[in-house]
Amino acid sequence: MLRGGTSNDYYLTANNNQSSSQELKELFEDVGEFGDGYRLTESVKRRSHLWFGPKGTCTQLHHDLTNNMLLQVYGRKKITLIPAFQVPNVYNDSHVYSAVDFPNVDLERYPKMSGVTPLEVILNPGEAIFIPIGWWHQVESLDISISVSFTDFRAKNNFFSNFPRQVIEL
Ligand SMILES: O=C(O)CCC(=O)C(=O)O
Repeated sequence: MLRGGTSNDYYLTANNNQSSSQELKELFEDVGEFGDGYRLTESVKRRSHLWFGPKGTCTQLHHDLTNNMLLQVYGRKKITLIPAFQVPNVYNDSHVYSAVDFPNVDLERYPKMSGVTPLEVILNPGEAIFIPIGWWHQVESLDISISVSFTDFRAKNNFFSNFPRQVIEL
């Protein structure tokens, strides 16, 4: 990680959580509570997600199927957010992803993208951002970066069970 320079070729993401849970167990012993009763206390150490990558990782424009809290531990990330109510303009393509190569938008191909108003946030170490369900976001690391995210809020947060898994062509 230290020698590789800017790259989007390797990135330990939350998607590896299941397969690496044993290896990450010790690290997650360090994860503490967030706020007062914000999370389900019993799952803090099991349901935290680790993101570790070099400067230059890019998680493409997508939306999540849960509300999500992203906490920055080390390095900075640039988060670009597009409000949920602008979904008709973002060209949802495969699953939760946009077809658009953001931010290098080809407006001839994706003209409705001119109707979105992206918000840019720099997340510094020690800061957290709440990403509400349905809000589109793209995340780029500006430095070697370590983040932790969680979705086990002490509130309803299952918006994936009823999410359509098949695109029906009309
Ligand atoms: O930090 C990242 O690279 C992506 C985070 C993200 O998009 C998410 O947690 O949904």
